[in-house]
Amino acid sequence: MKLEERVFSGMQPTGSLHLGNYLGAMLQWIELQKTHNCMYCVVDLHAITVWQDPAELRDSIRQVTAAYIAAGLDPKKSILFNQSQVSAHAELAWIFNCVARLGWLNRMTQFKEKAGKNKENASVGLYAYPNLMAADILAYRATHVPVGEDQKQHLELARDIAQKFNVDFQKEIVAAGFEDGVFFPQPEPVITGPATRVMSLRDGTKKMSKSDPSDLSRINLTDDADLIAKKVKKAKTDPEALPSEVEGLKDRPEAQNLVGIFAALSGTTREAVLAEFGGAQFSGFKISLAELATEKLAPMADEIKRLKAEPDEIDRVLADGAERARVVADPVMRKVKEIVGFIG
Ligand code: AQP
Repeated sequence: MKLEERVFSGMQPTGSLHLGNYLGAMLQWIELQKTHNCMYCVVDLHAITVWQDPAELRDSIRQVTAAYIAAGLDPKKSILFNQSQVSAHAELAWIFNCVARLGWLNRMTQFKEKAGKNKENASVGLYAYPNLMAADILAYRATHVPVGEDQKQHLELARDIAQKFNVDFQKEIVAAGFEDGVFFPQPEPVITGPATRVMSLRDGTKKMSKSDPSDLSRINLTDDADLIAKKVKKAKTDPEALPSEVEGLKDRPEAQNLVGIFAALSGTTREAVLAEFGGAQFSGFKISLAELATEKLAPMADEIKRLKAEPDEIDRVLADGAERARVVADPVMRKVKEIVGFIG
């Protein structure tokens, strides 16, 4: 089982994907697809760590799959699938529940944010979420994980789990034929681009998120031109004109966010955007931003709608992806079981 470079990443089907998901992660996914073996998962097991209505969940799984394809992920080239169809994720997550330490999970900021004040009432799954994420990646011995900045801490935990597993079972790993004692790789985060953390349109200090109660806080990949224009127009800004240098964006979170979004959507840098718009008022800049966002996103929204109208076709893509994912995960899981000391 030679270790090859492999890319793994996923999104939760907890609603419609938004611009943060697209710029923070998916643009990198599309790039990596050109050079690597890639697996892109719809992480439905993660979604149920908070309550999901079953009918809505089913619809969101198809919606996210449609968005993957509409954004440019090719199901023939990359493996597109949903997590719950491949049992290796849940099996390996249990083993990792027994490798990871409570102290490690206690440090996870996402759990604290999502559980809020009522953490006694949060699901055990929400707490153990990072162990499942480590299993998602390592069930395929994936080496590269393109994500937004908010996932950095979880990725570090996945690296710690891989390392501890390799150390705890060193003797067995060598006996299983891995002479260097390395069974799991240390997965590398790939966090690149001008918009690795896209912020809410209503509050430049908060991450753009599917679960934000205000729909005006995000641009969904399913929004039409009118809605995009409305949301950009209503986006919070400060009263100053745009600066001509990037340093001038300091302490101006909303300006920083909108300039970053413009740069990412147009495939340039923030410097280039400010060279063009420095000194302009937000009202004019917002018109250009709305036009750019519509040009890039509206065709994707149409394509998502078209694909969603054929749920059988989406289900077929997912079933095919799951079958190909199992081919990669099964031999890894057989070795894991042998290493841990299970029979059969
Ligand atoms: N605002 C963001 N900026 C940049 N990247 C982002 N990502 C999410 N939000 C932003 C990246 O998208 C990928 C998938 O995220 P996810 O759907 O699995 O979960 P999340 O990070 O929890 O996203 P949300 O929108 O905040 O969902 P909810 O509200 O349901 O929790 C990841 O690579 C993430 O970094």
